[in-house]
Amino acid sequence: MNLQTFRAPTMAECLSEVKRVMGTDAVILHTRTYVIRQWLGFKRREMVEITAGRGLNSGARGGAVRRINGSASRGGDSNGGGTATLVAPTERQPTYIDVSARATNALPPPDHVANGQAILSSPAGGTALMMGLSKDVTKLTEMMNELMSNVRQQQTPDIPEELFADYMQLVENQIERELAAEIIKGLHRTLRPDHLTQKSFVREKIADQLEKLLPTAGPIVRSKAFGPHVVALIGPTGVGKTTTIAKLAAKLQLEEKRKVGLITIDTYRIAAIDQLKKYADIIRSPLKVVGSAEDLREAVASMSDCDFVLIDTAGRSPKDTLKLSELKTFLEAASPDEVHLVLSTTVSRECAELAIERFADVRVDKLIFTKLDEARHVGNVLNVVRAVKKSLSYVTTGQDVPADIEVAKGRRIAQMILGNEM
Ligand SMILES: Nc1nc2c(ncn2[C@@H]2O[C@H](COP(=O)(O)OP(=O)(O)OP(=O)(O)O)[C@@H](O)[C@H]2O)c(=O)[nH]1
Ligand SMILES: [Mg+2]
Repeated sequence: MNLQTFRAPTMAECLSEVKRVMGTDAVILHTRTYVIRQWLGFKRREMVEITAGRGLNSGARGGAVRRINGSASRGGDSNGGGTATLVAPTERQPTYIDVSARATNALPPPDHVANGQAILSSPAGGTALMMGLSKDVTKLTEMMNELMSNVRQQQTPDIPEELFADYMQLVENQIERELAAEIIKGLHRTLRPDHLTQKSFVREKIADQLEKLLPTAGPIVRSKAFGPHVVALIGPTGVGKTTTIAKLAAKLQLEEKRKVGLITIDTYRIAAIDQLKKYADIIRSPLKVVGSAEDLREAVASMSDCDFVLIDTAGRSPKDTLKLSELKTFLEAASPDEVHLVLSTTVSRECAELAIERFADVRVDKLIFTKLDEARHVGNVLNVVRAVKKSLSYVTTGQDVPADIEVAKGRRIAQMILGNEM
């Protein structure tokens, strides 16, 4: 191995000399800075000394080659360009700098850079950095909020800022934007400015508004002195008509001690008949299964000793015009006192509206909303009730017969819409 020592006033000059004399394969074994005195000791001058060698294989030394920027790799220069690499000393090995072919211009970082790195990696530096970042994040958040506020003002220019969160809550609960805006603006007009900041007060007032918009019909009541009060339930498939009939029958029979007769015109599925028969047996109500409009008329007439007759119908697709007109013929024959359209809260507003439009041709007096327990948002109930201008009779909140049914109450549904209770 060929060893040589070089001296120069600066590291750059010294390295340049190393490279000139020993070539680009040189490995620096040792560096030091020392002071020389000139002019009888009056003038100080710093000198850099480098001891370099040739013919060394840095990878074979087993030391970890660390780049100046701190990342580690093993072996020789793999950094792909112009950076001097610092080889970390292993036991009893000196620190040395590898001046490789592509590292000729690379020098250790200037003092101020090294100092900056040292400060940043110190605990105090870290804290300062975090504080700076946190200030930046706060500033960014403020900018985002301002931006969002501007966008929201552009999209909904007439929603008062103080009630914007309440407006959004209504929208998120599926209340149509137009209606939500109407409610919020109405509230803003009537509330005193100091009330606007009282969140629970505002929520109560919104519940008041929702309640007013939810017409309810009250429970099924027998109004006539003679003959049964006849009620039919119609609606799309699987919404819960039969289950609701069973709940209503059980309430009337067991709680109100009324005599209830059951009729089903759902002869399409054996299971549908069995389903209602099971409930009829439990509450000891007569059940008739009919297959034609004429049979239905006769079945109703045969139950003249009942206080109530509840008619279950087969689920109909709102798109099946033929089946809907057949249903209409059945209902005309039975001439019920009330026809309730049963809708599931879980369907979209579009589906509910299509159902309402098509079933309106059959006959709809009141609405029952089922599966409130399954719905993520109950706001749709309000949209639909408003769109069809029919009142709500019952809502159902689960599969349990007869427990999971309630007479619809505006206040309770309003609270459900606001997510306050279930
Ligand atoms: N979670 C929940 N499920 C319900 C509710 N009401 C009914 N169901 C369930 O909905 C499913 C369908 O109920 P059915 O009563 O058979 O519905 P249907 O409208 O008579 O169905 P079709 O006669 O086939 O049109 C059953 O699994 C019921 O238990 C309710 O309020 N909540
Ligand atoms: Mg059914």
